[in-house]
Amino acid sequence: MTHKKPLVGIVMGSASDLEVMRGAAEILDSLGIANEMKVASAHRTPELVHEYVTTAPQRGIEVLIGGAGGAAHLPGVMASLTTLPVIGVPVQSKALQGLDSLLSMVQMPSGIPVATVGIDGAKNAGLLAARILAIKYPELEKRLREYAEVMADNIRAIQLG
Ligand code: RP5
Repeated sequence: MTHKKPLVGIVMGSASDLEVMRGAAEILDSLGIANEMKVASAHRTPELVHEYVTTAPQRGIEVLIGGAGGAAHLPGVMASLTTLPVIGVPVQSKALQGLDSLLSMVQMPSGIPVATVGIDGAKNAGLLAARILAIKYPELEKRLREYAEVMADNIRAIQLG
């Protein structure tokens, strides 16, 4: 990719989400997709979420990822502020092991979509962002195909017994 400016914005509700959410940045980095990370909470700093999301298109961001745990409204609020695609990552919580995060995120009201991945599924969120971008950037389609081929080869190489 010739893009040096971030195409993907990864937002998380707390610094405590970073360990999970860096999985999205790592897979995007490995595919050569520039990305940026930001901590902004839907509940504790709603004005930061508003500012980040509404200024994202003018900064060149094309896909957004939002990760949060517990009452995980962050990606839903992000999706309410933009027409960019928003991917949600339910982060595992202490009290309910992420089931609360998943259900808060996946049951969006009709008209405001969030593409929710599995609990702690930050890597898949990054891959989904890459697939969305591959519609516009053909070189990405090639890299994603190669990625899938390596994965398949690794499965085929497994010898049991
Ligand atoms: C959510 O509450 C965050 O996304 C995080 O997953 C969870 C706990 O946050 P901290 O209390 O660790 O800041 O808003």
